[in-house]
Amino acid sequence: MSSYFKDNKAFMFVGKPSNWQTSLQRSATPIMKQIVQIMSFTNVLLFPILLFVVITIIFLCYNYTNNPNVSQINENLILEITWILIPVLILSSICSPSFKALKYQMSQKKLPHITVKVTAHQWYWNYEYSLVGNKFNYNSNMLKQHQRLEYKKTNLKLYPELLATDYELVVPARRVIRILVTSDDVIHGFAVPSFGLKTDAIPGKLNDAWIKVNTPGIYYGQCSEFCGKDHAFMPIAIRTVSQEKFNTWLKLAKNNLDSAFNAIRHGKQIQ
Ligand SMILES: [Cu+2]
Repeated sequence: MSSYFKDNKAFMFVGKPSNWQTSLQRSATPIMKQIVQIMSFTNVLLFPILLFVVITIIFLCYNYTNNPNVSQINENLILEITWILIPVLILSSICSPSFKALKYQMSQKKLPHITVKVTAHQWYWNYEYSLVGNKFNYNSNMLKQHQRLEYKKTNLKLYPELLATDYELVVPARRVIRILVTSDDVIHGFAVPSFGLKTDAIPGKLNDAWIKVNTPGIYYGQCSEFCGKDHAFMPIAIRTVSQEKFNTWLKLAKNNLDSAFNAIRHGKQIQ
């Protein structure tokens, strides 16, 4: 299924879950690519183990019904070394790529292009940009059905129910973005599955993460820490645009958020 949908004559990539999806969402950042690789590698190890355990159980049950006299082995050095060594080898082979990915996730490779501060509230997000000459912040609330016409977000494939917001977090594509996450009230969770991003928003504490998105588009996530009555209704939407569009948006956003979003949504190029 294609993840590109038309918005104002231009095709947009949309990072969102699909119906009956069991696999992970398509990775959009280098961090998520590593996570997907680890998962595939772990599955390669897990399925033979599962098969071995199931076959052994069936074999033992079958054997027991035919021969109820269970063998009484008290000591077997080779057997003991084998069943210690094999799990140790399996676990260390999983451990090494996991730590590598964790280290990569924790360290920013380059100086960030911009830093965005995300503050969670019951039950919406606030995005703050502190760039030279451009210091402003705005709230991002879930898009309600009656607001779809007003915000020109009637396409449900692009702006899915319960995931679309009135104003997205806007970041330039192909740049390292540092994200600082905190909360104003209770603990929330800032999570975007296709970015491999999940950071707790804790009052009085700043957690940091970084993303580098290659494909321009809209990526959806949700609050992932139960935070009260409307926890299910505080989605996260991140709009990734080209550097030029981001500059245009930045210039306008400080004074008029609506015109800033209109400006970056009217493009004829397929990106
Ligand atoms: Cu929350």
